[in-house]
Parts: sequence; structure tokens; C-alpha cells
Amino acid sequence: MDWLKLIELLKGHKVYLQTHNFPDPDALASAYGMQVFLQCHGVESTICYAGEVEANSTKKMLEVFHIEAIEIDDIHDMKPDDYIVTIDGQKYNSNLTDFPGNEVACIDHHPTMKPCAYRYSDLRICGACASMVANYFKESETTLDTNTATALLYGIKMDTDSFNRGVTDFDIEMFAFLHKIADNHTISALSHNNYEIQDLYAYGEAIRNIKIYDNVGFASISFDCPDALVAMISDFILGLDIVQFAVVYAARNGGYKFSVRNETKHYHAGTVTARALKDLGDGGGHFAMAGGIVLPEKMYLLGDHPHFEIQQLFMNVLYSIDEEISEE
Ligand SMILES: [Mn+2]
Repeated sequence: MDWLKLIELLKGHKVYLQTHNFPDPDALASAYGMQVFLQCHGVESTICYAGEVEANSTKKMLEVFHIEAIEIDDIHDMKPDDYIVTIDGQKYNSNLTDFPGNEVACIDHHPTMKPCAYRYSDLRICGACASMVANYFKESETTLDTNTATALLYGIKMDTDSFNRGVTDFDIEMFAFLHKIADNHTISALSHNNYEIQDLYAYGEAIRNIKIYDNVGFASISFDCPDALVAMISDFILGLDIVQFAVVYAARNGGYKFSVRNETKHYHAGTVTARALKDLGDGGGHFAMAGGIVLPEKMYLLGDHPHFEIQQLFMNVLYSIDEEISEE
């Protein structure tokens, strides 16, 4: 990380901070933190995204922390030579829509699927992108206010599922740094208001149709839901004592949107999802959590029993990994 290099690159340009589509708490916290950081060093920026801020937890964040994030459809003047910094996402990812501006920089904590030659890149594998942004304040000794520290801390807490998922020593170190400055009352207030009444319909459907094979749980939702809700239900299914690998998907624009969770030591959620969905769309992510899609034009490949077919696809990948392991 070379924070001065980032400032030098962006200075004098129109700067957009683009999160992944349907931003989650970590994406919004990271973009907001970076916006404040840049502003402290004389660079103005605009936070933008595609999709919607739909989940209750993220909508509340905008309000509580006074974050201004603009949906791309409401930005009419972005030019090809405007600068984009991708935050909590990378160019060429299926969850990061290509905007007119120039992706000159990237700050992200996900594995790289397709490399891109940025002029500045900070790619680290850690539990939350917000930890990386906190590090910019710490390294550069930039003054960090309570509101920003609280937003970043909330991002870490949410993306690591309260330090249960993908957390590294670095996340803990950054949490300790933020904890001294953050307002813990705001964190607990946010943490206890994560559901809307409509969310329960999606939970209800997933609970009714759950299928379990060995230690793998599958559930589907027949209507479109925000990514964050699909992810929450995937976490919820993983919470079942007998489930160690959860695959949850919801109907989306004639296809499916997936959220996959893993708590075994031997499977990698990102790799499994990529392999299972390779002919149908796209998939990838971390060891413990991954996402994916089945494209509408590929739905016919799933035939008359799409749910059964999806279960087969994932189970076949998991079985073949079991075999690869036993041959070693
Ligand atoms: Mn993240």
C-alpha cells in the first residue's frame, strides 16, 4: 500500500469510488472511508454503484453515517476520462458493472478472477475491505473521526460475520485501531435492526424447500431478493447443525442469483461455485463465502427440474473434490 501514490494519481481528476453492485455494508463503509480519507488529502470523490442499496442493514447505514452514494442511473455526466477507483470489487467481475469512466485504481480484498492493469492497485486477502481502508488512515496518520471509524468498524463486523468468517490478524489489528475511536452504541443499534418483515417471506420459502444431502444444504427462493438477503439466508442455512456447506439461490431476471457458504476445511466456496456454474453463468469468491449466477439464456440447460439439476451440479463437484483429496 502506497497511500501517497494513490493521492498523487487522483489529484486534479474527477474521481468516482465504485463499489460492487448491490453494495453490502463492507462496500459502503469502505467507499465512505476512502472518500473521507481522500478528502482529508484534497481529493473530492463521488461514491457510486449499480443495482440498489436494498437490504435494511445497508439502507440504515446511509442514514446513520450520512453516506451519500449515487446509483449509476442518476449519474449523467460521467466521462471516459473520469477516474474510477473500484472498492470492494474489481474490474471484469460479474458483480461490478463497467461504467464509462477509467478504472485507474482498485482497492479490494477478494481474490482476482481476471487481472487488470490498474495504475494503482491494493489487493490483499483479508476479512473486510474496510480493514484495508482503516489501514490508510493508520499508515498515513490521517485524523480519523468517530463517524468514519464507526462505519469502518461496522463494515468489518458485517463482512467477517463478527469475526467468524475469513478473518485475519490484520482485520483484528484494524478493529483494535478503530475500536478506540468508534461509537459502540451505534454499532449495537445497527446490529439489532437487520430484518424487514418482507425478508421473512424469503426465509419462509427457503425453510420450506430446504434439501440436505450429507452435510450440504440447498434452498431456493422463487422471487427476486436483494443479494444481501440471499447472503443472510445462506448464513442462516449454514447455522443448521448438520449443514457445513450451504447453497442458496433466488430467481433473478429470468436466471438465478447464488450465495454459497462453507465451513468445512476441505472445500473452497469460490472454487466449488465457479466449477458448478461454469457452463451456466459465473461464480467465484472466498474460501468461506462465494456468489454466482445462472444467466437467463442458460436456464434451458437446467431442464425441467432445475433445482434437482443444481443440486446435482454442486454435489458432483463436491464428490470429485472428495475423490481428489482421497487420492492424495
Ligand atoms: Mn467486502
